[in-house]
Amino acid sequence: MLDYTCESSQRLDQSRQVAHLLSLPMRTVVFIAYDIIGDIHGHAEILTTLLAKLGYRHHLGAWRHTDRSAIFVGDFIDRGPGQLETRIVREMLDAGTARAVTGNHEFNAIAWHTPDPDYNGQHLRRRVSKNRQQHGAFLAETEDDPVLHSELVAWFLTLPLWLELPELRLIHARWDRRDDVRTRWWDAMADTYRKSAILDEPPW
Ligand SMILES: [Mn+2]
Repeated sequence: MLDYTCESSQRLDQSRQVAHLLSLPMRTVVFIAYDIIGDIHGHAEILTTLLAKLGYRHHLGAWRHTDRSAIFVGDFIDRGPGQLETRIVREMLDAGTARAVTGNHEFNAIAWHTPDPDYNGQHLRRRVSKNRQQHGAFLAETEDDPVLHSELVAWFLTLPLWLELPELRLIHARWDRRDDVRTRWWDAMADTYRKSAILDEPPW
């Protein structure tokens, strides 16, 4: 039989968590209480309903739980009616009540916004109708406000591609056992991150 020990990620900071994990006897499984939340896609109301249902309360500027924390697995934007409500997630990250990785929709948003230095007048994600349609809900709320648009893209660039925690690893969509995920994502995305006018280097 395994022993199960519950610890609150809110009560222990990360270094204390690591020290605590190292001090545990072998064969002990520690559950840190996470709520892993999938694609939001602009459905801010559904997100706040879910957080409330899970016992989170909006308090001191962010949604928080007394002894749990949330992990968002990307795809915050496109499709739904509340695109700017990515601030719900941002507030939680800033308050330390959640963590997050990026999704392909954030990646597309970065590429849509970033001029392609190799093709004058083009962007890294071509502004063809299919791509515009996919990004339409987000553009409708941001395109007329270039400062806001740039600011949101700058935030997308800060999101990591994956998280490696003591208990689990997370990435949007999938891990591919045939590839080293770091290599695969790097190859696919690093050029876009590098060509971005906002950051000189990818954020990981
Ligand atoms: Mn999605």
